Amino acid sequence: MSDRLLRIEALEDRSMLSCLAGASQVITLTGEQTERYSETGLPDGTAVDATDASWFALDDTLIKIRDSNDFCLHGGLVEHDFALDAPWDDSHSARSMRLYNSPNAIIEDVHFNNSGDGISIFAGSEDFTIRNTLFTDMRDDAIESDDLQGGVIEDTLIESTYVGFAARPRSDNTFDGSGNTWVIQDTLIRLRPQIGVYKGVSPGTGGFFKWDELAPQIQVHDSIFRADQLTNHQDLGFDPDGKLAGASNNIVVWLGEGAYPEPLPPGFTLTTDVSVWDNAVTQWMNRHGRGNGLPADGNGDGMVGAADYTLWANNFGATGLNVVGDYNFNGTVDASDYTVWANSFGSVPAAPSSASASATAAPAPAPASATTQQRDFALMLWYYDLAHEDDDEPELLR
Ligand SMILES: [Ca+2]
Ligand SMILES: [Ca+2]
Ligand SMILES: [Ca+2]
Repeated sequence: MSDRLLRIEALEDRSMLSCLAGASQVITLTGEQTERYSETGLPDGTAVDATDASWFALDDTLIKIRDSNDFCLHGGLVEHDFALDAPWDDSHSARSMRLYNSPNAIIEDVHFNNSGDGISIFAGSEDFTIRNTLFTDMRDDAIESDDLQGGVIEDTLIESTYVGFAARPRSDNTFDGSGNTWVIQDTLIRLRPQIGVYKGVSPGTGGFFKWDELAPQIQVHDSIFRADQLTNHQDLGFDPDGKLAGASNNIVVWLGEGAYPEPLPPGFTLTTDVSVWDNAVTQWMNRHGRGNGLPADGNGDGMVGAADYTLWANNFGATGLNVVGDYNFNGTVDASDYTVWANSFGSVPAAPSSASASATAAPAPAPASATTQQRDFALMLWYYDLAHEDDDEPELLR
Protein backbone atom coordinates (compact mmCIF):
# COMPACT_ATOMS: atom_id res chain seq x y z
CA MET A 1 0.00 0.00 0.00
CA SER A 2 1.33 3.45 -0.85
CA ASP A 3 2.33 5.93 1.84
CA ARG A 4 -0.54 8.09 0.70
CA LEU A 5 -3.15 5.36 1.17
CA LEU A 6 -1.63 4.42 4.51
CA ARG A 7 -2.01 8.00 5.68
CA ILE A 8 -5.58 8.06 4.52
CA GLU A 9 -6.26 4.81 6.35
CA ALA A 10 -4.64 6.23 9.46
CA LEU A 11 -7.17 9.03 9.39
CA GLU A 12 -9.76 6.61 10.64
CA ASP A 13 -7.99 6.62 13.96
CA ARG A 14 -6.44 10.00 14.55
CA SER A 15 -5.07 8.91 17.89
CA MET A 16 -2.56 6.82 15.97
CA LEU A 17 -1.06 10.07 14.80
CA SER A 18 -0.71 11.57 18.26
CA CYS A 19 2.72 11.53 19.82
CA LEU A 20 1.16 11.43 23.28
CA ALA A 21 0.47 7.71 23.00
CA GLY A 22 4.11 6.73 22.60
CA ALA A 23 5.70 9.29 24.92
CA SER A 24 8.06 8.28 27.73
CA GLN A 25 6.41 10.93 29.89
CA VAL A 26 3.67 13.48 29.28
CA ILE A 27 3.90 16.93 30.84
CA THR A 28 0.47 18.55 30.82
CA LEU A 29 0.17 22.32 30.74
CA THR A 30 -3.14 24.09 31.16
CA GLY A 31 -4.43 27.65 31.02
CA GLU A 32 -2.72 30.83 29.96
CA GLN A 33 0.98 30.49 30.66
CA THR A 34 2.72 33.21 32.68
CA GLU A 35 6.22 32.63 31.31
CA ARG A 36 7.73 31.17 28.22
CA TYR A 37 8.26 27.42 28.13
CA SER A 38 12.01 26.86 28.03
CA GLU A 39 13.51 23.45 28.70
CA THR A 40 16.93 21.90 28.19
CA GLY A 41 17.76 18.20 28.34
CA LEU A 42 14.28 16.75 28.71
CA PRO A 43 14.31 12.94 29.00
CA ASP A 44 14.14 11.25 25.59
CA GLY A 45 10.61 10.96 24.28
CA THR A 46 9.06 13.62 26.49
CA ALA A 47 5.74 14.98 25.25
CA VAL A 48 4.11 18.21 26.33
CA ASP A 49 0.33 18.11 26.13
CA ALA A 50 -0.61 21.75 25.71
CA THR A 51 -4.10 21.06 24.39
CA ASP A 52 -5.60 23.41 26.98
CA ALA A 53 -2.67 25.82 27.26
CA SER A 54 -1.88 29.15 25.62
CA TRP A 55 1.00 31.59 25.41
CA PHE A 56 0.37 35.22 24.65
CA ALA A 57 3.11 37.75 23.93
CA LEU A 58 5.32 36.89 26.92
CA ASP A 59 8.70 37.06 25.27
CA ASP A 60 10.45 37.14 21.91
CA THR A 61 10.35 33.34 21.82
CA LEU A 62 7.45 31.61 23.53
CA ILE A 63 8.61 27.99 23.46
CA LYS A 64 12.29 27.04 23.44
CA ILE A 65 13.49 23.42 23.52
CA ARG A 66 17.16 22.46 23.72
CA ASP A 67 19.11 19.17 23.81
CA SER A 68 15.99 16.99 23.95
CA ASN A 69 15.65 13.90 21.76
CA ASP A 70 12.27 12.82 20.40
CA PHE A 71 10.50 15.77 21.98
CA CYS A 72 6.86 16.35 21.15
CA LEU A 73 4.56 19.34 21.54
CA HIS A 74 0.89 18.47 21.20
CA GLY A 75 -1.73 21.21 20.98
CA GLY A 76 -1.82 24.72 22.35
CA LEU A 77 -2.27 28.29 21.13
CA VAL A 78 0.97 30.23 20.78
CA GLU A 79 0.76 33.88 19.79
CA HIS A 80 2.31 37.32 19.87
CA ASP A 81 0.46 40.63 19.79
CA PHE A 82 1.82 42.60 16.86
CA ALA A 83 -0.52 45.22 15.44
CA LEU A 84 -1.77 44.51 11.95
CA ASP A 85 0.43 47.33 10.60
CA ALA A 86 3.53 46.57 12.71
CA PRO A 87 6.73 47.22 10.75
CA TRP A 88 8.62 44.10 9.65
CA ASP A 89 11.56 45.23 11.82
CA ASP A 90 9.40 45.00 14.93
CA SER A 91 8.13 41.49 14.33
CA HIS A 92 10.72 39.55 12.35
CA SER A 93 12.91 38.47 15.27
CA ALA A 94 9.95 37.11 17.23
CA ARG A 95 9.47 33.36 17.09
CA SER A 96 6.65 31.23 18.34
CA MET A 97 9.02 28.33 18.90
CA ARG A 98 12.72 27.44 18.61
CA LEU A 99 14.30 24.01 18.55
CA TYR A 100 18.01 23.56 19.29
CA ASN A 101 19.88 20.27 19.06
CA SER A 102 16.66 18.30 19.46
CA PRO A 103 16.42 15.62 16.78
CA ASN A 104 13.19 13.87 15.77
CA ALA A 105 10.95 16.49 17.33
CA ILE A 106 7.23 16.38 16.58
CA ILE A 107 5.04 19.45 16.68
CA GLU A 108 1.39 18.61 16.19
CA ASP A 109 -2.07 20.12 16.54
CA VAL A 110 -0.67 23.50 17.58
CA HIS A 111 -2.03 26.90 16.52
CA PHE A 112 0.70 29.48 15.98
CA ASN A 113 -0.67 33.00 15.52
CA ASN A 114 0.73 36.46 14.86
CA SER A 115 4.49 35.98 15.05
CA GLY A 116 7.56 36.91 13.06
CA ASP A 117 8.71 33.36 12.36
CA GLY A 118 6.53 30.45 13.39
CA ILE A 119 9.03 27.68 14.10
CA SER A 120 12.81 28.08 13.87
CA ILE A 121 14.81 24.86 13.70
CA PHE A 122 18.48 25.10 14.60
CA ALA A 123 21.49 22.80 14.25
CA GLY A 124 21.18 19.27 15.60
CA SER A 125 17.39 19.24 15.23
CA GLU A 126 17.31 17.03 12.16
CA ASP A 127 14.24 15.05 11.11
CA PHE A 128 11.62 17.37 12.56
CA THR A 129 7.92 16.72 11.94
CA ILE A 130 5.28 19.43 11.89
CA ARG A 131 1.77 18.07 11.38
CA ASN A 132 -1.90 18.91 11.87
CA THR A 133 -0.79 22.40 12.78
CA LEU A 134 -2.30 25.80 11.99
CA PHE A 135 -0.26 28.92 11.25
CA THR A 136 -2.03 32.27 10.98
CA ASP A 137 -0.66 35.75 10.43
CA MET A 138 3.06 35.00 10.24
CA ARG A 139 4.93 38.22 9.54
CA ASP A 140 8.14 36.58 8.30
CA ASP A 141 8.76 32.86 7.69
CA ALA A 142 6.23 30.23 8.73
CA ILE A 143 8.89 27.52 9.11
CA GLU A 144 12.58 28.31 9.04
CA SER A 145 15.83 26.40 9.37
CA ASP A 146 18.78 28.67 8.76
CA ASP A 147 20.92 25.70 9.82
CA LEU A 148 19.45 23.65 6.93
CA GLN A 149 17.96 20.76 8.89
CA GLY A 150 15.62 18.33 7.14
CA GLY A 151 12.11 17.25 8.09
CA VAL A 152 8.47 16.73 7.24
CA ILE A 153 5.59 19.20 7.12
CA GLU A 154 2.41 17.23 6.93
CA ASP A 155 -1.32 17.96 6.88
CA THR A 156 -0.69 21.51 8.01
CA LEU A 157 -2.54 24.74 7.18
CA ILE A 158 -0.40 27.83 6.81
CA GLU A 159 -3.36 30.15 6.45
CA SER A 160 -1.34 33.33 6.13
CA THR A 161 2.36 34.08 6.02
CA TYR A 162 4.80 36.54 4.48
CA VAL A 163 7.32 33.86 3.41
CA GLY A 164 6.55 30.14 3.41
CA PHE A 165 9.54 27.91 3.96
CA ALA A 166 13.02 29.23 4.68
CA ALA A 167 16.35 27.41 4.58
CA ARG A 168 19.03 29.96 3.90
CA PRO A 169 22.21 29.92 5.99
CA ARG A 170 23.19 32.99 7.94
CA SER A 171 26.42 34.52 6.75
CA ASP A 172 28.36 33.10 9.69
CA ASN A 173 27.35 29.46 9.43
CA THR A 174 28.98 26.67 7.49
CA PHE A 175 26.21 24.07 7.27
CA ASP A 176 25.63 22.08 4.13
CA GLY A 177 22.06 20.78 4.05
CA SER A 178 22.24 19.37 0.52
CA GLY A 179 21.93 15.83 1.87
CA ASN A 180 18.74 16.67 3.79
CA THR A 181 15.17 16.79 2.50
CA TRP A 182 12.04 18.74 3.33
CA VAL A 183 8.90 16.76 2.57
CA ILE A 184 5.81 18.94 2.28
CA GLN A 185 2.72 16.77 2.23
CA ASP A 186 -1.05 17.43 2.30
CA THR A 187 -0.33 21.00 3.29
CA LEU A 188 -2.12 24.25 2.42
CA ILE A 189 -0.17 27.49 2.31
CA ARG A 190 -1.12 31.05 1.43
CA LEU A 191 1.23 33.98 1.04
CA ARG A 192 -0.84 36.81 2.48
CA PRO A 193 0.34 40.33 1.68
CA GLN A 194 1.48 41.98 4.90
CA ILE A 195 1.56 45.69 5.70
CA GLY A 196 4.99 45.33 7.33
CA VAL A 197 7.36 44.25 4.55
CA TYR A 198 11.08 43.49 4.49
CA LYS A 199 11.32 45.69 1.43
CA GLY A 200 9.23 46.70 -1.55
CA VAL A 201 5.57 47.54 -1.88
CA SER A 202 3.14 47.29 1.01
CA PRO A 203 1.18 45.16 1.45
CA GLY A 204 3.59 42.61 0.04
CA THR A 205 5.05 39.13 0.42
CA GLY A 206 8.20 37.14 -0.20
CA GLY A 207 8.12 33.75 -1.89
CA PHE A 208 6.94 30.27 -0.97
CA PHE A 209 10.59 29.26 -0.63
CA LYS A 210 13.53 31.27 0.67
CA TRP A 211 16.18 28.79 -0.29
CA ASP A 212 19.86 28.40 -1.05
CA GLU A 213 22.25 26.27 -3.07
CA LEU A 214 23.31 24.55 0.18
CA ALA A 215 19.70 24.09 1.35
CA PRO A 216 17.92 20.72 1.54
CA GLN A 217 16.17 18.95 -1.33
CA ILE A 218 12.40 19.45 -1.53
CA GLN A 219 9.56 16.96 -2.03
CA VAL A 220 6.03 18.39 -2.41
CA HIS A 221 2.90 16.27 -2.65
CA ASP A 222 -0.90 16.74 -2.40
CA SER A 223 -0.50 20.36 -1.35
CA ILE A 224 -2.11 23.67 -2.32
CA PHE A 225 -0.22 26.95 -2.69
CA ARG A 226 -2.03 30.30 -2.92
CA ALA A 227 -0.47 33.59 -4.00
CA ASP A 228 -2.42 36.82 -4.49
CA GLN A 229 0.21 39.01 -6.14
CA LEU A 230 3.82 39.15 -7.32
CA THR A 231 6.47 38.98 -4.61
CA ASN A 232 8.63 41.81 -3.31
CA HIS A 233 11.65 39.48 -3.15
CA GLN A 234 12.33 35.80 -3.84
CA ASP A 235 9.89 34.49 -6.44
CA LEU A 236 6.87 32.21 -6.75
CA GLY A 237 8.82 29.25 -8.12
CA PHE A 238 8.75 25.70 -6.78
CA ASP A 239 12.23 24.59 -7.76
CA PRO A 240 14.42 27.02 -5.83
CA ASP A 241 18.11 26.55 -6.55
CA GLY A 242 17.19 23.40 -8.47
CA LYS A 243 16.27 21.63 -5.22
CA LEU A 244 12.88 20.19 -6.18
CA ALA A 245 13.43 16.44 -6.06
CA GLY A 246 9.84 15.21 -6.42
CA ALA A 247 6.31 16.55 -6.76
CA SER A 248 2.79 15.22 -7.34
CA ASN A 249 -0.84 16.30 -7.08
CA ASN A 250 -0.15 19.92 -6.14
CA ILE A 251 -2.39 22.90 -6.99
CA VAL A 252 -1.32 26.51 -7.34
CA VAL A 253 -4.11 29.05 -6.76
CA TRP A 254 -3.05 32.25 -8.52
CA LEU A 255 -5.09 35.39 -7.85
CA GLY A 256 -2.64 37.94 -9.20
CA GLU A 257 -2.80 39.72 -12.53
CA GLY A 258 -1.66 38.09 -15.74
CA ALA A 259 -0.07 34.70 -16.18
CA TYR A 260 1.61 32.89 -13.30
CA PRO A 261 5.09 34.41 -13.21
CA GLU A 262 7.11 31.20 -12.89
CA PRO A 263 7.19 27.93 -14.82
CA LEU A 264 5.30 25.16 -13.05
CA PRO A 265 7.28 21.92 -12.73
CA PRO A 266 5.58 18.55 -13.31
CA GLY A 267 3.33 17.74 -10.37
CA PHE A 268 1.78 21.23 -10.14
CA THR A 269 -1.39 22.48 -11.82
CA LEU A 270 -2.69 26.02 -11.91
CA THR A 271 -6.13 27.44 -11.11
CA THR A 272 -7.43 30.98 -10.71
CA ASP A 273 -10.53 29.83 -8.82
CA VAL A 274 -10.30 31.07 -5.23
CA SER A 275 -12.97 28.62 -4.11
CA VAL A 276 -10.43 25.82 -4.56
CA TRP A 277 -8.47 27.40 -1.74
CA ASP A 278 -11.43 28.46 0.39
CA ASN A 279 -13.08 25.06 0.27
CA ALA A 280 -9.85 23.23 1.03
CA VAL A 281 -9.30 25.48 4.05
CA THR A 282 -12.84 24.79 5.24
CA GLN A 283 -12.28 21.06 4.82
CA TRP A 284 -9.01 21.21 6.74
CA MET A 285 -10.54 23.24 9.57
CA ASN A 286 -13.54 20.93 9.83
CA ARG A 287 -11.37 17.83 9.74
CA HIS A 288 -9.10 19.15 12.47
CA GLY A 289 -11.92 20.10 14.83
CA ARG A 290 -11.40 23.81 14.23
CA GLY A 291 -14.44 24.38 12.05
CA ASN A 292 -18.02 25.26 12.87
CA GLY A 293 -19.11 21.77 13.87
CA LEU A 294 -20.84 21.11 10.55
CA PRO A 295 -18.69 18.58 8.72
CA ALA A 296 -20.96 18.73 5.65
CA ASP A 297 -20.63 22.50 5.32
CA GLY A 298 -18.15 22.07 2.49
CA ASN A 299 -18.12 25.71 1.41
CA GLY A 300 -17.94 27.11 4.91
CA ASP A 301 -20.91 29.44 4.59
CA GLY A 302 -22.35 28.40 7.93
CA MET A 303 -25.11 26.09 6.76
CA VAL A 304 -25.49 22.72 5.12
CA GLY A 305 -27.24 23.28 1.83
CA ALA A 306 -27.43 22.52 -1.86
CA ALA A 307 -24.02 24.02 -2.61
CA ASP A 308 -22.42 21.50 -0.28
CA TYR A 309 -24.21 18.70 -2.12
CA THR A 310 -22.77 20.02 -5.39
CA LEU A 311 -19.25 19.97 -3.96
CA TRP A 312 -19.77 16.38 -2.89
CA ALA A 313 -21.17 15.38 -6.29
CA ASN A 314 -18.41 17.14 -8.22
CA ASN A 315 -15.70 15.39 -6.22
CA PHE A 316 -17.33 11.97 -5.99
CA GLY A 317 -14.67 9.28 -6.08
CA ALA A 318 -11.79 11.59 -5.23
CA THR A 319 -9.27 10.59 -2.56
CA GLY A 320 -6.94 12.63 -0.40
CA LEU A 321 -6.79 14.22 3.01
CA ASN A 322 -8.04 17.64 1.95
CA VAL A 323 -10.57 16.60 -0.69
CA VAL A 324 -13.72 18.69 -0.41
CA GLY A 325 -16.88 16.63 -0.04
CA ASP A 326 -15.25 14.07 2.25
CA TYR A 327 -17.71 14.87 5.00
CA ASN A 328 -16.83 11.92 7.22
CA PHE A 329 -13.09 12.63 6.88
CA ASN A 330 -11.96 9.18 5.86
CA GLY A 331 -9.99 10.29 2.81
CA THR A 332 -12.55 9.25 0.17
CA VAL A 333 -15.59 11.01 -1.27
CA ASP A 334 -18.31 8.41 -1.52
CA ALA A 335 -21.89 7.53 -0.59
CA SER A 336 -21.21 7.67 3.14
CA ASP A 337 -20.45 11.38 2.78
CA TYR A 338 -23.82 11.89 1.16
CA THR A 339 -25.39 10.40 4.29
CA VAL A 340 -23.54 12.90 6.48
CA TRP A 341 -24.77 15.70 4.21
CA ALA A 342 -28.37 14.45 4.08
CA ASN A 343 -28.58 13.94 7.84
CA SER A 344 -27.48 17.51 8.48
CA PHE A 345 -29.22 19.24 5.58
CA GLY A 346 -30.48 22.66 6.66
CA SER A 347 -28.34 22.67 9.80
CA VAL A 348 -26.64 25.79 11.08
CA PRO A 349 -23.97 25.78 13.79
CA ALA A 350 -25.34 24.87 17.20
CA ALA A 351 -25.72 27.71 19.67
CA PRO A 352 -22.83 27.77 22.11
CA SER A 353 -23.65 25.60 25.08
CA SER A 354 -21.66 27.78 27.46
CA ALA A 355 -22.10 31.50 27.98
CA SER A 356 -18.44 32.22 27.27
CA ALA A 357 -17.97 35.74 26.02
CA SER A 358 -15.83 34.76 23.08
CA ALA A 359 -18.37 32.24 21.89
CA THR A 360 -21.33 34.58 22.11
CA ALA A 361 -19.34 37.31 20.40
CA ALA A 362 -18.32 35.11 17.50
CA PRO A 363 -19.55 36.70 14.29
CA ALA A 364 -21.65 34.65 11.96
CA PRO A 365 -19.67 33.60 8.90
CA ALA A 366 -20.15 36.10 6.12
CA PRO A 367 -22.73 35.31 3.44
CA ALA A 368 -21.57 33.96 0.13
CA SER A 369 -22.13 37.34 -1.51
CA ALA A 370 -19.41 38.97 0.60
CA THR A 371 -16.12 39.75 -1.07
CA THR A 372 -13.29 37.32 -0.57
CA GLN A 373 -11.56 39.81 1.68
CA GLN A 374 -14.59 40.32 3.90
CA ARG A 375 -15.10 36.61 4.07
CA ASP A 376 -11.47 35.97 4.94
CA PHE A 377 -11.65 38.51 7.70
CA ALA A 378 -14.83 37.03 9.11
CA LEU A 379 -13.25 33.59 8.99
CA MET A 380 -10.16 34.78 10.77
CA LEU A 381 -12.21 36.29 13.59
CA TRP A 382 -14.19 33.15 13.74
CA TYR A 383 -11.12 30.90 13.88
CA TYR A 384 -9.61 33.18 16.49
CA ASP A 385 -12.69 33.00 18.68
CA LEU A 386 -12.90 29.25 18.34
CA ALA A 387 -9.27 28.93 19.31
CA HIS A 388 -9.86 31.04 22.41
CA GLU A 389 -12.73 29.01 23.71
CA ASP A 390 -11.73 27.03 26.75
CA ASP A 391 -13.92 24.14 25.78
CA ASP A 392 -16.75 23.40 23.39
CA GLU A 393 -14.46 22.77 20.46
CA PRO A 394 -16.14 20.10 18.43
CA GLU A 395 -14.56 16.75 19.13
CA LEU A 396 -14.10 16.01 15.45
CA LEU A 397 -11.12 13.73 15.17
CA ARG A 398 -8.93 15.89 17.34
CA1 LIG B 1 13.06 34.46 9.57
CA1 LIG C 1 -22.53 25.31 3.15
CA1 LIG D 1 -15.64 10.04 3.03
